Amino acid sequence: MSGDFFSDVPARITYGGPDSSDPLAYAVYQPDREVLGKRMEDQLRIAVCLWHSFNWPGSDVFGVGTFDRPWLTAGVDVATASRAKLDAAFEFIDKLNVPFFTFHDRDVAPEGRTYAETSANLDASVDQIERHMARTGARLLWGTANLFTHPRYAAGAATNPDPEVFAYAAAQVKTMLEVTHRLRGENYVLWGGREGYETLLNTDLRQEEAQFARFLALVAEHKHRIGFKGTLLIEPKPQEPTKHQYDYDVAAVVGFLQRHDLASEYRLNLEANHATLAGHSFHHEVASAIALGAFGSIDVNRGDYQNGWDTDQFPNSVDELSLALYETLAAGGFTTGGFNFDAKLRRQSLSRTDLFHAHIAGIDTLARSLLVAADMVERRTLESARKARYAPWSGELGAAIQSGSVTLADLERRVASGEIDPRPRSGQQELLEGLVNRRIWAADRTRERATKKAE
Ligand code: XLS
Ligand code: CA
Ligand code: CA
Repeated sequence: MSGDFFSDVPARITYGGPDSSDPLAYAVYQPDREVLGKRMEDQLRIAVCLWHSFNWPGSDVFGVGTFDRPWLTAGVDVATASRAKLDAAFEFIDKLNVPFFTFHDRDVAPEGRTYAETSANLDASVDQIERHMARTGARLLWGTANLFTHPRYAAGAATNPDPEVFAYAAAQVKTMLEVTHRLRGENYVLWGGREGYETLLNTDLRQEEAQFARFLALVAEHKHRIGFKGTLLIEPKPQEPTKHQYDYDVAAVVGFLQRHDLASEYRLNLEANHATLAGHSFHHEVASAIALGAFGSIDVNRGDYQNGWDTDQFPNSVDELSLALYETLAAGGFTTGGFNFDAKLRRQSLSRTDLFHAHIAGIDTLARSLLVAADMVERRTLESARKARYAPWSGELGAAIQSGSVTLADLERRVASGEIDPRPRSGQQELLEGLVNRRIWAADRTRERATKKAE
């Protein structure tokens, strides 16, 4: 079965350049091209997710699956289905030529009739994953546990009113953290799933917050007990499936972590579509996580401007991603994180090859955004303007205020005496927007020059 699911696709997607007419080639992504002192592959650290791409049939709330995913057909036995799914997934990752993948426990092994059967299903799949990793060189960016599909989690996992559900979720996360450790995963992700509420009428907010904090403390404790050196990541999302999710956005999660003395144990996995659902730009969420010292990894995708749910479309905007990448690069880039394609095909994208088209276009968008961002970092396009804007804070007054050596009364005296009389300065927003656009447009010329040189 290995290696024959995507038979219309060549063994390896390679760089074809901006003028290539081959849709199964990269126009921009060149893994070995050096960008700010690192290979492009090492800057972007791209991952394929196994849920949307291999474990989702193309169903929606009105209709059943439309995709050609034989392992999801009713009646196929568990072992055969898991094997076929993993063979196809690793064929895909290998052909796409990206370094990482991500998965939930339930993406690779279904829930059995008993906990023991579920664990056996997972063990068998993890053995296969290990063999595929050895064969292809693919690495695990992060693992995670699905604490939202099974009916037991309808009222939440860690925040469930029933401590037995908390215990079940704890068992599941312990197992998956150990699996992630065994597969040398670089991070472990906790997305809140159903940690939130449908109605406040039956919800004790204080109690649920305490439960959630206890759960996260137990996970951190276990990480150290087993010697897992990867990063623990929390993934903010404001709503869906619940009306309100506790991990609403970067600011809410960092506040929660600080309240419970967990800030040194967790960083954040930011998803573009979750940022927009929260009413923020993705740029805002990335910049906030960096400013608060909590940046970890990224789930790259996009929402739809005309509707308000989590459409998880493939990213296609260089304008938007360049700014998020700029913040990331200016802060030193990823450490254990990367760009995980938490993105799904549209329901009508039926052909097996559509999965390649979607990823190739998304990866080229990221690669192009990386080049723009690197250019802006090198030219200090935004940095010089920001520095100049805050420069007065290094003067006598700014330093005195920040060090706490002046009181409100001192400040009032200086204002009243006429010594302080602020003159507003331009924020230069349009100038800066124009400068960013110039770098985006110039990336075409930079790319052309690089291509010409290579010829
Ligand atoms: C759902 C989340 C989920 C997490 C992993 O909206 O994006 O897929 O990334 O559980
Ligand atoms: Ca996600
Ligand atoms: Ca999403």
